[in-house]
Amino acid sequence: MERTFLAIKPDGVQRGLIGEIIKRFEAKGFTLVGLKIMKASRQLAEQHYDVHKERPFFNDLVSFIISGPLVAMVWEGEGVIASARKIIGATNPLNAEPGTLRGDFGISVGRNLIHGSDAPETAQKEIALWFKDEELVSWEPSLKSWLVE
Ligand code: DAT
Ligand code: MG
Repeated sequence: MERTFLAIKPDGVQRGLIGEIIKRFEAKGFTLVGLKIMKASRQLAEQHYDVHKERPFFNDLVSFIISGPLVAMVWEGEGVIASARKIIGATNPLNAEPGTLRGDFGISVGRNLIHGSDAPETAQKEIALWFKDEELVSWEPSLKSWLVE
């Protein structure tokens, strides 16, 4: 079953939006299989955003991600990678549609609340980077037959 890595960034935590954000994915019907609050090390943040290391915003991005606790999560479900990206909304919150998390709660690209893996390969890489195997819990929600045919 498909899995994705999501992280509520330090701005989302500080603004008290953890519950609101988790609620969206839970209500959609996805299954939470990994969850922890933590402060990322600089090394972890740099590895996570490795693809952006040549971009002018890289240092600010890494400093922001390690500036406070974040909530790291793994969610499971059919099509969860692309669907979570839709729920999250466009990278710049000013371009994100209302109804998306960034569209409803953000105004600045450098404070856009949440990260979501963008493809199966990045999801796999990010899950392995942030979670140990034993921190992930495989389980089948009892409601499953009411969510999927
Ligand atoms: P996303 O988080 O939507 O996958 P991304 O992978 O292109 O976006 O960029 C990663 C993060 O870097 C993004 O969430 C916020 C920051 N960022 C992206 N583009 C930026 C820019 N032009 N200026 C400042 N920060 C930026
Ligand atoms: Mg990205």
